[in-house]
Amino acid sequence: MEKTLALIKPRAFNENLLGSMLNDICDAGFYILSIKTLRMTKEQTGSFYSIHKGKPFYKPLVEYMSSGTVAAIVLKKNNAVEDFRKLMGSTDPYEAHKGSLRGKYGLTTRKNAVHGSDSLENANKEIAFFFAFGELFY
Ligand code: IDP
Ligand code: MG
Repeated sequence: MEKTLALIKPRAFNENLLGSMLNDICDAGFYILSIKTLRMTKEQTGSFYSIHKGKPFYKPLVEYMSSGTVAAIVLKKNNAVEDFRKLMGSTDPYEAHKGSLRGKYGLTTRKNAVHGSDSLENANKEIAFFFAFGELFY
């Protein structure tokens, strides 16, 4: 089975949506391999989103993602990366399909409730960013 990384973003975590979102994620056939809550420093969020460096939304995104608690989750499923992107829906919650995580729990493009890895290569990098080998059980 494939693995992907999900992040529940600060506003969604702060509004106590983690439980409902996990419910939807598990109902969609994903298994939770590992989960932790943390606050990321600006340096950590900057490096996590370094691919977007220079884009107009980069700075506010880095500020936002380091402004509160996030939940980092390693998910397992066949075709996990692509299937989780589908479950999340479009980046803009207003464009995301109604049953999707962003459609249900997102507020704005920045505060769109959830991050999901966009490729298998990035999933492996992002999982290693948050989790040590001994924190993942197969
Ligand atoms: P994704 O999360 O759907 O993969 P990306 O283009 O990788 O979308 O952007 C990363 C994150 O940056 C988005 O989830 C969103 O929170 C934020 N973002 C992207 N585009 C914009 C924008 O135009 N305005 C504000 N925030 C944005
Ligand atoms: Mg992305």
